[in-house]
Amino acid sequence: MDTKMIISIAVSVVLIGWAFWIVSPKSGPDSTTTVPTTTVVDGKQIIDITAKGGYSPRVVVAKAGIPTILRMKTNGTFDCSASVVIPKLSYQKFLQSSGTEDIAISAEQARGTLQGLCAMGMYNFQIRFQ
Ligand SMILES: [Cu+2]
Repeated sequence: MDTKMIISIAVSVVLIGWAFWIVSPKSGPDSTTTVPTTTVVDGKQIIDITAKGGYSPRVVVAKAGIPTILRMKTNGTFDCSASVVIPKLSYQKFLQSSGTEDIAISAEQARGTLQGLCAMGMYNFQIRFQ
């Protein structure tokens, strides 16, 4: 075995590991990672979610019962996460590959857990109104 071979094996191991890491479901509801929260400006809260190869953050904790704007951001997004579905809001839209899209959530809708998905249901995000 020469050095080149060892390097190529090492590279493939890393790539395979990375592929599994991408595919495997991360941060479920009981995740110990810190959950981002929102800030409220003039009685409205704005939630920023970036769509690109999935959604980030995956879980956001928001205040319940106040008008909310869900701001979906894309930046060179050409994967299916640009196709957003929010079943509870009957919302479905194909986002531009780059830009922002504001989704209005009324005070009445800002309750419980709001789940968003890509059209295929492969990626998802959660807004937990508390
Ligand atoms: Cu998808």
